[in-house]
Amino acid sequence: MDRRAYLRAVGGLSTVGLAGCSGLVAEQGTGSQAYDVGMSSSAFRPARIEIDPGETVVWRNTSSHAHTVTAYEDAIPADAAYFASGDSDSQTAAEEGWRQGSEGALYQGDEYEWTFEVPGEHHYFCVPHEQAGMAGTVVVGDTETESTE
Ligand SMILES: [Cu+2]
Repeated sequence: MDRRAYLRAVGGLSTVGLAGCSGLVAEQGTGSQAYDVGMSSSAFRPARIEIDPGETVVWRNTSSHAHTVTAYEDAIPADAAYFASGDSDSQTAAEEGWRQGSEGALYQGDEYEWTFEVPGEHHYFCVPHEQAGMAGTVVVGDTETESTE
């Protein structure tokens, strides 16, 4: 509970603090200014990313369209915390919040970050562009216990 609140606070700060950054082009995986997943007008780039447990993914809206990063509640590991830009508690709340006031919107240059602890595939989408197929997957590897069976 406390940890989740902490992660949310970090995510919120990041979104606010980095909004309005210059158009600096970040190289993936180099230094703290880098982001992991960018966004075009209707896609996450890359749409699939693989990380180790405990690593943080940083999304940056590298387009001029407003997007969200919203987990598919039924397509993340059962014991994983729900994640969404705007910090909604559930997919329903995130979708409702978007409809009522663009809650969770990431505008050009905005960032959202989330630390993934639970191994497995975490599927997410962009609420306003779901119909356009804007979705992605964070694969959290489990290097200690292979989950093949
Ligand atoms: Cu979008």
